[in-house]
Amino acid sequence: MKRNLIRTHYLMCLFLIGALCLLTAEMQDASAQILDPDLVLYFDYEDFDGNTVLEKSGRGYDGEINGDVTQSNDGKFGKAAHFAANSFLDLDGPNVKAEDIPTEGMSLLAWINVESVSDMALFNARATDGTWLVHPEARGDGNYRWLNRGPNPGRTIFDIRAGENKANQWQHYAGTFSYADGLAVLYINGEKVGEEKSRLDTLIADNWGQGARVGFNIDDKRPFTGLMDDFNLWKRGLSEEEVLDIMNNGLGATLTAVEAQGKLATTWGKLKAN
Ligand SMILES: [Ca+2]
Repeated sequence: MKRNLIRTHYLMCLFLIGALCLLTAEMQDASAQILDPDLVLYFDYEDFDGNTVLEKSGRGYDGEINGDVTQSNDGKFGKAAHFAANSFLDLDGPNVKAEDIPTEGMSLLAWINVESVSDMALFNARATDGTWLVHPEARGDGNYRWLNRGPNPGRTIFDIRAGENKANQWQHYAGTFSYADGLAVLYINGEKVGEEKSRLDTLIADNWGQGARVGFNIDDKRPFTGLMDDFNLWKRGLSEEEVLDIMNNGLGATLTAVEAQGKLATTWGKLKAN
């Protein structure tokens, strides 16, 4: 009898330990739902939480609102963010993990609806050595800009200025760069408006030590003013087909559609390449 009781206790203990392990595994799984291995930042602007805009890549780089960034119902897909001048999302650049910093390629896509034709930074990041490593901009001289740099000094990989900057209407911006292909491309509304071969054999600067922001340069220049939706940043150069898919359907729907076909989101790039 006593022996049976001990055995029952023993089995109960085993059961509880097992249940605890399963629960822990599930919780870890839920906290590490990375949408795509190469997707670093995704702001669909559907969820604001107090002074924070939730970042949806699964990596948890939520944006802290500085100034006046508000949710708008006039989005391209659902809701958007409205940036008043001199306002931005702080992404705490120094604390972005090394493996999430794009070095071998970068793509930056967003729907924008600017309130004037002036110098506006969609996104900005600066390395510890002072390198301005990325400039995705709508510009006051009437075009758009897409640039990446390697570490200082003077390591501009490409600097594309092309397209026609138009205010008060939705425009889709998509800059891509692949180190392996040695090629950068700028698409506006899905049209290839500029293309440049790498000027230098260098990777993009590998840290955001002086900060990373959506909507305002690190030195408080080039304020983005207007609406922005479906902002996504990648650590590889997307293909033209991928750019068009995301532009037309929104990134959320694009990834969901791929998953619905029974494919993992992680195989999306390969799937599209076939
Ligand atoms: Ca949206």
